[in-house]
Amino acid sequence: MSHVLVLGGDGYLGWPTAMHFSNRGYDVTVVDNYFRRNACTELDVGMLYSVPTLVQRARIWHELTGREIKVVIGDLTDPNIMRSLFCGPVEYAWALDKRFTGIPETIIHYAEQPSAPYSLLNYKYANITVVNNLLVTNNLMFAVRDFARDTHIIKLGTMGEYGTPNIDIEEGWIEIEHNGRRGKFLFPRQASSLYHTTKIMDTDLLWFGVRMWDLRVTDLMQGPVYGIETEESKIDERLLPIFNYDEIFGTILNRFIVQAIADYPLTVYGKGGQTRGYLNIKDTLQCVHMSEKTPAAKGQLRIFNQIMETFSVNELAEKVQRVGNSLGYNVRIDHLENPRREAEEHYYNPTYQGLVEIGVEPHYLTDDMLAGMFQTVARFKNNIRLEVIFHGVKW
Ligand code: USQ
Repeated sequence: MSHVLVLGGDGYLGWPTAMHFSNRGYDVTVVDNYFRRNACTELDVGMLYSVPTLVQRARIWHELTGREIKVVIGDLTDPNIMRSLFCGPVEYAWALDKRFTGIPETIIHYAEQPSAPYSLLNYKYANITVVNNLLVTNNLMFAVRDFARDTHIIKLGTMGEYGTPNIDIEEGWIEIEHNGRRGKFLFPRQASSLYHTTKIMDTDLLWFGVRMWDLRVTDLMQGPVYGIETEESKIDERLLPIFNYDEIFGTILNRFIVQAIADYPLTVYGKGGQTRGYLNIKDTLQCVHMSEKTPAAKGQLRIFNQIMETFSVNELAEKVQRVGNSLGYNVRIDHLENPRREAEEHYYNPTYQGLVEIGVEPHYLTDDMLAGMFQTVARFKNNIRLEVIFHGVKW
């Protein structure tokens, strides 16, 4: 069976992705340096529940399913660690069979600092973000160039690369006519955080690699993800992903559900007209899997907008309030001064057909889905720490 390498395999999306592929018979190796856990400890932001280490989770997964997810603990900004994944020897922190699995057919690249507020805490965290995200991507590009030119790189990008332009957003590319001549270019990008700006730079690095060395790359421009449970995490609570609800690492809908349960007024920033494309964590797994099944061609940078529907912050708050109230909570909404510099009322019309065309079947944000999330999060109500919900990291 095909070998899938998941870079950033400990995170909110990395671990569920690893289980998803493993459950379907792939050979899976995960790599992580525990950046996210360590940053959560350093900043004392709290998580909804504690999560076993990657090695413990791989053991639990094996005990419950008989399947093996090989674990490597290492920092991928070190080119030697990255390159060892392609030509061995690999130092597995856990594996049933410690022999080198061989070159992966697919690499899923999540190994990034993913938070906009983290990247703008101060210059130190800005540097960590720039160094980590660009070095990991560059190390990956050169390792693939040198050892595995046929390997398909699936890189997680972000819708935030486009910002909120006053024109329709295409899936990655745009045809431009200028002074009577036509050309196809990457869609203009103008991010509103430093983190999102590093994602633009990642895209440019890999686009360079595609042009120079005929690499195969799929770039998934993902919107904010929500949800906890996936098919695999239902097997055992210890397999649930890392789940943040704090201001630094929590994404908006996950935060709103926790806030509703903790009787904390929903933190709408500014006017609340900020509109983004959203998707369920289950759809992240589908999107990555469908991309793996239909790889980009040699010399192709294929870009999909990985969102399933769009909402404004106000619309999300109203949904959470309505569903929460119907479940017996008393959900209040607060409009806080926006700590971020972003447009609070804007045009937003992205295209997002490509992933559905290759077979993704969206899960939408229905009232039942929200009620299910309320139920899951409520099990951990006693762990919620109110003081981590809002600090107002400004930029
Ligand atoms: N927001 C609030 N209240 C909150 C938190 C957020 O009003 O308590 C607003 C933000 O100001 C923003 C929107 O909700 O307008 C989304 O914020 P977010 O924190 O959920 O998401 P963001 O910072 O954009 O980043 C997240 C992930 C990132 C991913 C990105 C996709 O952390 O890794 O790349 O979503 S996107 O937003 O499409 O760029």
